[in-house]
Amino acid sequence: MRFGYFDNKRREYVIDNPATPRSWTNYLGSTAFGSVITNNAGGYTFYKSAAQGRFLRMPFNSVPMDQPGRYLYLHDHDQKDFWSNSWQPVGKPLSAFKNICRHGTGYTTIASEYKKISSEATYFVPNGKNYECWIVKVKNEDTKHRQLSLFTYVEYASNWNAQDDLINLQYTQYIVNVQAKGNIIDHGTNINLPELPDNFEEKDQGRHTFLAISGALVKGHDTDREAFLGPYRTYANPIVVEEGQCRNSSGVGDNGCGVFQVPLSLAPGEEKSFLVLMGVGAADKEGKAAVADFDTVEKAEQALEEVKQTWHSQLNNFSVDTPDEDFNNFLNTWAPYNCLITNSWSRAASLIYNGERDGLGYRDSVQDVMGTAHLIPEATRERLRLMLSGQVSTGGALPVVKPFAHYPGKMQAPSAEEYRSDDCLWLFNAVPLYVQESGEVDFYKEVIPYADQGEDTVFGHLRRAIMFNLERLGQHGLPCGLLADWNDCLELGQAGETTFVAFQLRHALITYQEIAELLAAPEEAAWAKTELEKVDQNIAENAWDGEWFLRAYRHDGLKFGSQENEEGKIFLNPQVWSIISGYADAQQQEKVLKQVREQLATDFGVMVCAPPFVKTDYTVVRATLMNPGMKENAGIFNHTQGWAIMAEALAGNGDQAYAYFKATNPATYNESAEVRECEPYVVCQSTHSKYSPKYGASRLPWLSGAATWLYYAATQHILGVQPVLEGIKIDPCIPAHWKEFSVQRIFRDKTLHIAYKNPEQVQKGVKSIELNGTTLQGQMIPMELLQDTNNIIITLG
Ligand code: IFM
Repeated sequence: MRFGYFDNKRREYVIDNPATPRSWTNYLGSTAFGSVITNNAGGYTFYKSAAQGRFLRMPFNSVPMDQPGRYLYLHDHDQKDFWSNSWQPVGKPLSAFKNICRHGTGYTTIASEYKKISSEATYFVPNGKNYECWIVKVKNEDTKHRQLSLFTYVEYASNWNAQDDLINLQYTQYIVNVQAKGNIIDHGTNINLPELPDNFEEKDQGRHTFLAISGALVKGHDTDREAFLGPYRTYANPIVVEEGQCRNSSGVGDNGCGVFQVPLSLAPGEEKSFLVLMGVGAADKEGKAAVADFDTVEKAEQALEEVKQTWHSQLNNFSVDTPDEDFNNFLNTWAPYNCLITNSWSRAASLIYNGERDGLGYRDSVQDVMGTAHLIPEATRERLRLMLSGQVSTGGALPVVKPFAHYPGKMQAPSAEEYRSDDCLWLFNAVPLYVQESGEVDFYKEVIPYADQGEDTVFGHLRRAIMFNLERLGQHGLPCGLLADWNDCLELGQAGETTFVAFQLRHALITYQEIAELLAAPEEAAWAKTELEKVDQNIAENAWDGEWFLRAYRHDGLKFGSQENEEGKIFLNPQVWSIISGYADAQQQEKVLKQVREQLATDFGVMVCAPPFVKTDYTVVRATLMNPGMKENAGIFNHTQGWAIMAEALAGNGDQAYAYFKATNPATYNESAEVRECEPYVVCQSTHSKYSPKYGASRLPWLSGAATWLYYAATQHILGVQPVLEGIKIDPCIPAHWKEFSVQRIFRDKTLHIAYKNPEQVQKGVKSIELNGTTLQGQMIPMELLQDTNNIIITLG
């Protein structure tokens, strides 16, 4: 069953049935001011941090789902009826209530039609502003005059600290003070305390937000939630909306809300429009300034166009046209958009992530930049600088970097027990990718402080990352897993060892050697080569289990991912990383990929391990705590799907790489959305595998490394457009039935139009490359031959 469709021209996903299996969300704003909005106008808004800057309340995981939000209620004074512009919260029967939600890039439009009144709200955050703008339109489609009132509704957090707001009620129920001042509501918390602009994390300080109406008269207000809703009522039937009359209440203590009543007297065919502006700052100051900025709807519409332009110009840096429409819309809009949003909010702002893990999780956020380097190069460089300054002088990393409270050189280094083994090894994927994209070799020479003490060049940071692991090898000479090694559930003990990180370390050493050669540092290159030989020797002696690679050794020698194990016999990561890191020879590649296909692949993607842990004690592997088939316990952990695609592509198996891509592409499930349940336009962290009764259901949409790796695997390994320092390397690995396809890409300010021809229907192999009419040798398009605009023809064969 489908609930919507892709409008590729407008880069929108259109939900024409609002009764979606779960709420389907979108994001507004920037890292300075962000919003989560659902197809039923649910969600919340925050300043800088969803945890410390949350000013709209969201009780997570409650019923009805995703309430409250940014509601617009309509009351018909003659018919004594009321509804909401979004289907929920009033929830009129869908036989009489038509509703469409258009989730676009940085904006969401929700429109409805009920009893010959059409209404529409477009929500967005104007570029550079710390407030939301809602463009509201109401039209009388009737032949009679209609007397309506429209009511806004937002519910305020009593304290910007999300947790305090929801649980510290003996305090926070006394500190909110919400007052209407003409057409602007001032939502104050702790208003008698000073504001502390330099101490964002201090929750006990004076703070204000505003909600303003621009372009319409206001007839009344309510700022006290209980006065607006009435006792024993819900958002579905607030007393004020039912009666059609505000009570002009003041939200002093208890729960504040932002309600304005806007009377609308509409002649037949008449439409009225106005704006709601809601954001950070006091009514008298920032509120008034916002109204002055947007004193007409036209100005807001212009600002909305600018938001679209900003997003679209970023997304335009890479586009494809293949025979697979789902592949195209994923790569042209939704994957890069997903990557940009994930890069912004890491794992700290959604309807699942409530900000409890506030800030940028180290390993996740380092990987996230791989999806953004070609879209927002400058911001990517900034993010890399920030993350490198989150590395500590031991070479390990802070677990989380908080951009709003990060003081390089002064942060406390983690204790020995707190380090994860893989954190800084992801820098070997992210940093070179940025340098290859930008061509800025000097980035390696830039000096960046460590989080705790001292500083080094980026090259020096990379060396310390390697040293960190080399100094922590276990009894088999493989890297110790420490607190965790990407898989947060393996309980290896400090001295337990991980083959996955061994492959990562191998990749790091190869990459370091290449950078050392580039920077003319032969001693460093030789050092890396020698260390690589030792690592390879230890892998050869200790990581192979006979038919596939082991996953790990616990501190006492117990194996994970071995034929000896009844549960968790085989894990995906070491198999695919043995290929990604270049370790596995052709025979091993064939063997491990076969095992992955036979033991781990499902219709919905590849499981992270199998069989699930049921009997194994949770002190051995915490995955046992999860139901079989979910998350790290033999679930389809989508973060890893890109790696499986890459491994198949590197081995030359285009059909299989594509099959894995299709199995995990969200759009594949548009017509069976009742199975996947989550948004068909974005990735999810995990999908229930065949070991779960909810096989195929995906969970935790949007914020996942799945977006980055899937996008990376598709662009660099299926389409094979690989930026390298010298130019672009072309190395596609595609499904054999693709006869023709094309890519357009901006690379270092040059435009590339790449047309692929595959007359022999091969999966891999570049027969010839023609650049602007000249035939090139090999698979490289050198930088110096590129003009501003380039026509490139690739013939496969
Ligand atoms: O790799 C981790 C990630 O950092 C947080 N979520 C779970 C993943 C796998 O355990």
